[in-house]
Amino acid sequence: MNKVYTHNKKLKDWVLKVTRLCRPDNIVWIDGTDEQKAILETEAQVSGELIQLDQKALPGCFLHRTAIDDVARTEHLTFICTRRKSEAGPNNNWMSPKVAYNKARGIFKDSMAGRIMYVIPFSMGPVGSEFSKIGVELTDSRYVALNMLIMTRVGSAVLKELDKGKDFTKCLHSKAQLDINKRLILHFPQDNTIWSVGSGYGGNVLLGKKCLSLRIASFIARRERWLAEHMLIMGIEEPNGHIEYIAAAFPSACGKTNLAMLVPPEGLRVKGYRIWTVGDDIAWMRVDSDGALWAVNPESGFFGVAPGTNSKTNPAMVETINKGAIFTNVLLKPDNTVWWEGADGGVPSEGVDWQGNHWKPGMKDAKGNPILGAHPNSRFTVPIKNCPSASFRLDQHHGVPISAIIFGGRRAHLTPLIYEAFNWQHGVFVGATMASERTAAQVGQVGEVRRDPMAMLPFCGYNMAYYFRHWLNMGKRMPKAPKIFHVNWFRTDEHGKFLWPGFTENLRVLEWVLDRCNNKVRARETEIGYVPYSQDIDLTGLDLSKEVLDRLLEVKPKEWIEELKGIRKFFQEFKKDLPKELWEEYESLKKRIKAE
Ligand code: GTP
Ligand code: SPV
Ligand code: MN
Repeated sequence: MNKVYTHNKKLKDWVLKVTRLCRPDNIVWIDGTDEQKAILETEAQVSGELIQLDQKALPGCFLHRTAIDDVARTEHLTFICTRRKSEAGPNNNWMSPKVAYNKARGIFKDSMAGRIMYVIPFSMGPVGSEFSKIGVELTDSRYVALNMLIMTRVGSAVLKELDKGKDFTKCLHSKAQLDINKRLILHFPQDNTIWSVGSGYGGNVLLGKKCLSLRIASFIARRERWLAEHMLIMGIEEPNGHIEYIAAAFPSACGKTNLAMLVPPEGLRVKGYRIWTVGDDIAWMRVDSDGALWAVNPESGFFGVAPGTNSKTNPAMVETINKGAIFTNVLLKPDNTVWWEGADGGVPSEGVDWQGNHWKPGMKDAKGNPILGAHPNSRFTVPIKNCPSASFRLDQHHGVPISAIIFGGRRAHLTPLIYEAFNWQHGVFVGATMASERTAAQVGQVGEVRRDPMAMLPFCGYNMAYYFRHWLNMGKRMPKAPKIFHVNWFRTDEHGKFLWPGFTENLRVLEWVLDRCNNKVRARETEIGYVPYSQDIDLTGLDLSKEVLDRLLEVKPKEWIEELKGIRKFFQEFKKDLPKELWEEYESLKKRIKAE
């Protein structure tokens, strides 16, 4: 064991207790120094956890491969373990804390034998800020330790905060046997504790991310009257030099990372816009003394989707990941660089695929399906500071003031490109009824609508009926509440082709959003909210006809009759717990579209 830096008795006692349970051969405290990081990287190469990539082309970059059945978050093995089932709500898997601890203890027992246990003290949010939260992760994975060094603020400075008597989230992780039948992701919000066992995949094991910053944090945020959300945060510098910040919630793989680091299209660039990336996945937001909503990104890195990332879709990310990145489950090229489906350059003539097998383009599996070089959920971990558009306010304790909140999903039909809620309560209804269509790449019926309120369905650490109540209350606490909008980049024509070009062009829609926030533009009042007049969306430099734009902005009340049925069914799951204000909004919408 290296030097123990802490005087926090609770932490020392807990490390001892876990040591007795998991029986590691040794304990190493992660101090956040470059020297220790270099040692971990070397050891990880020796153990085979990491493959060093070409250091000229990709300095500081490594490749990691997970087990074949450990490539994504396992929602069915993820539990909220509150004392009462009703506290977890119909939106979560629930286990009683007693049963959960007992079940997991059996898997954790002796699981670290022959391994080192790393003690990782980390801060979500700038170290020392009164809005930040501290966690300590105990893990037997070097890959986890190295990723946590990118995704969070790790090291001795955090232990100093703990010495001041601050509380921390106890985060315990063991790979154990990486057995999917002995895998559990358990959250004990009432004990401020997370136990994750049997996985080595990012979202399951980087416990500062979804587990702490969303599931546990959402639970704490309700008590402390703030919001922990699955949202990107970005600043839009206007031609006059003023920066307005927005936060946007889209479900997983629906475009947060892409939007957060958008590069303005040529047609608008002449106006002098510039984007500042604050975060791509998580926003912690609170009402400040000025009555406005202020947001921080608790993370310090991106854990982004690799496939589809290229200089056309996301040029800023291409620049971000050419140093200091850990790639997971992508293809290894013969020149010791990496590739994925939809990457820049041509398809390589051969390589080693994400499963570690020799790969050539055109190879088929037993069922005749093409064998992919990279897993569709292959990802990279990289520091935000690498990003050319990284905000200069990343370490600001108060974060950034939010002018607009944007909800969005993938809907081939129904929702227009953009609409604005009538007011905060209506905006909460818009967020609560958010939905996204399943794509062919997901299990389930194609086109089937899955409700994903505020993009938080897999991440809300308590009963969502209480969560909606909390959102309604937050509006009342804010004299300067942000306006709420809903976007849909995914409306299609009769051939299934996207009507809107998306990506960089989305700035044209954000321009309208900001103009609405600043009362600079009128809008058309429809049954579902305010929609732009087509002449108010600046199409300079974009080859898109007025007819297509009109289709993108069209609201068809008839289609909403069907939608209402789905909303009703969803709301009914929450029984008497659902705030009556949401039923009021439902009834008003029903009246407006004349669905009787
Ligand atoms: P998580 O990291 O899982 O939370 O996902 P995310 O919301 O950050 O999604 P991401 O930005 O990684 O985008 C996922 C996919 O959406 C990519 O494969 C893109 O091709 C696609 N996408 C993103 N933005 C747009 C857009 O404006 N239009 C279209 N058509 N597709 C988009
Ligand atoms: C998501 O699925 O929303 C992610 C990736 O951001 S993971 O961290 O795996 O949850
Ligand atoms: Mn996400």
